[in-house]
Amino acid sequence: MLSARLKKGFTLVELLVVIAILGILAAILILAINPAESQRKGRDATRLSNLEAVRKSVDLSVADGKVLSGTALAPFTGTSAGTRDTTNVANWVGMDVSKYLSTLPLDPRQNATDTTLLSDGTTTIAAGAMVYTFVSNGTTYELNAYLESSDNTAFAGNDGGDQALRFEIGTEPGLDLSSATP
Ligand SMILES: [Ca+2]
Ligand SMILES: [Ca+2]
Repeated sequence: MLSARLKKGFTLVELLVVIAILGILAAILILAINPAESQRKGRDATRLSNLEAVRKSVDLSVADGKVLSGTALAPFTGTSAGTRDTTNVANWVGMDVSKYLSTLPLDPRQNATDTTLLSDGTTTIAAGAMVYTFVSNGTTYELNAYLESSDNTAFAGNDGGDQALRFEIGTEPGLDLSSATP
């Protein structure tokens, strides 16, 4: 009986069932991996690491006696990485931090040509407006970045700052020097 069945091979119905099961497994796998969400998470991780590096370079430079800019700087919106030369050309923190950071980082989507959906799933940022920002009053400062992954809504909302959709760090108490809404 068994050998007869093996000789016969699979029936069409059995093959269709196997194909259907494989299809369902593939769909579950694609949903689980979610490449777009993985990319958003990756870019957010870059943003957090970039801002931490900038914060460190600013703090160390201040400790060295460099002076914080007392004005709100327009974010660098060029297409290349900002420099940190002493003339502050294209330097979006407005002070020389070159001893600790060779190149000021830019947001991973600063040069994107389409809009960016933020972590709340509804707010969008126009092309060219996904930029890191730095604001200082000459004594304290605040660094901001938008976040994209829905996993980071609570993170951006509970960083001690006044903007729910921005990741805010710095030395400003309340982190309310920069209050620009998306
Ligand atoms: Ca925030
Ligand atoms: Ca703020």
